[in-house]
Amino acid sequence: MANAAVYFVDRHVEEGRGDKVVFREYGTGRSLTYGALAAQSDIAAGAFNRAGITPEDRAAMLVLDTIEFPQIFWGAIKRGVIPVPLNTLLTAPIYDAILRDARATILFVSDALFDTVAPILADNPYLRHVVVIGNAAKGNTSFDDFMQDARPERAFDASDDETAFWLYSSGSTGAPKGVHHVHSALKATCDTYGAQVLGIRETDTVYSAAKFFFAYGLGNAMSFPMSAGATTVLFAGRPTPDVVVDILNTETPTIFFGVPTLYAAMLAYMDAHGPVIAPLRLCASAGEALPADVGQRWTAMMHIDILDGVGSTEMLHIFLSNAPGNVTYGTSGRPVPGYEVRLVDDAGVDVPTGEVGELLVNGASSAGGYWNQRDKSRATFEGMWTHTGDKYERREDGLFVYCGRTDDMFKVSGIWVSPFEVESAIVAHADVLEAAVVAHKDADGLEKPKAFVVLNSGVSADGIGEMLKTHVKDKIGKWKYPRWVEVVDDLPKTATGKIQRFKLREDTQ
Ligand code: 3SK
Repeated sequence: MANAAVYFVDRHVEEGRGDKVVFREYGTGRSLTYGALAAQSDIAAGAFNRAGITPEDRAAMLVLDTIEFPQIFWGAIKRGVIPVPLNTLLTAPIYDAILRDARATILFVSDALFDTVAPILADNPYLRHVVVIGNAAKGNTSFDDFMQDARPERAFDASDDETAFWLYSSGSTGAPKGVHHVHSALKATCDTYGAQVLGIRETDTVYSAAKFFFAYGLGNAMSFPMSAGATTVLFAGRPTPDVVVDILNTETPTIFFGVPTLYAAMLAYMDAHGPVIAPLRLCASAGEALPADVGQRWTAMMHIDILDGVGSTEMLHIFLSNAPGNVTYGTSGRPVPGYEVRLVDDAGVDVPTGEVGELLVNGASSAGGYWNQRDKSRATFEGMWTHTGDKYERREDGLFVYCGRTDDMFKVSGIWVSPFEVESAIVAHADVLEAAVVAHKDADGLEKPKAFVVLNSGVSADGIGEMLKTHVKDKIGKWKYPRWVEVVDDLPKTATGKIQRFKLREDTQ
């Protein structure tokens, strides 16, 4: 396949799609055709060269979802420079740690984010250029100046196996780790989940509420549509339910990618304001497991299923998923064609059907490892098998049921409790928007479930604790009900929507 940019960008011009819009921005009127992206990414490759940024240098990208993102990303890949998209919601000390860890020599930053990183730039020993997208602040180079008059350069002849880009995994705990992916990895996810689950095609228009910096968003909004010559709608702002409903109604994408929290919030919004009227061909969810009740309510309101799946930054995209026309809510479906999975116990021995084990996955999109983290790499990437840190049970019918993160599960009276199962039961209650469950010790020092709940707007907290205890006992069994229920305004989450239960555990010890 050689350089990934040839397949995803330049090929479309050769195949006659040069005038087709590949990206259009919601709310600004700006767009980019496949032809313009091919030309602009050649110019970006030349601009890197002119700036003295050499192959294997890391180019950090603190860039919102605008049409500059693909120009920088593919321009870097054409030149052999490693683009490193960064989560746009972090804080200065974390950016400082990441920029130093990656030893990035150039940083691209959207003007709206510049003030966040400004305090850490002067002391960084590796950065040679800061390029601001939009209004260049305080003497920095603007993106337009960076590109101005640069001599276009074609994609270099990469090997399939060399590193093309990194993503920093936010994980549900710990400091972000740099995950390095090879040139062939993006196409591997397109040939598997993109083609065989989504069946993505040239006539599709996609909108992903998950942003480019998140592996889920990078596949949804960049590689899948670009593998098929399709179009992506971009929105740089926060995907709140009202805006997302407007994007779906006005931009009429055929495929929508969300996360469970957003689907739940959209349902609450649409209950009050009416449903999306535009026709969607597919809806997908990942980031964390979708509670069955949210999926069922979505299908009832929208007359279309949500394909719930699970992926990881380490595997680049989804490897276990429900399929169109074959959705079982409350499960993550079956392995995506092209991936193998196993469930193992703590000793690494495969567990039988019906028992809970850690999910391992094998597929062509797996990362090369974590940058600068040898022990963690050795523990996660074991030969062909990648550890996911997720606990699953395989049912008799071959469907996989999510039970929680390896470190989130706990036992009550000797029986495993999956926080996710209790949370799903709680959110099935009409008064609840979101819930998180952790282990908490009772007066005897024994662990029992404790729930943190966010109520729907306008719902009173009076008596809610007792109501939810009875509700959970009736739904999933007596020992699993939360002995304590705390009403909170929101839940701690990673930027990609995963609940950080470890923070709630710390607060509750
Ligand atoms: O968390 C997930 O399910 C996921 C899916 C696709 C790509 C990346 C991630 C983390």
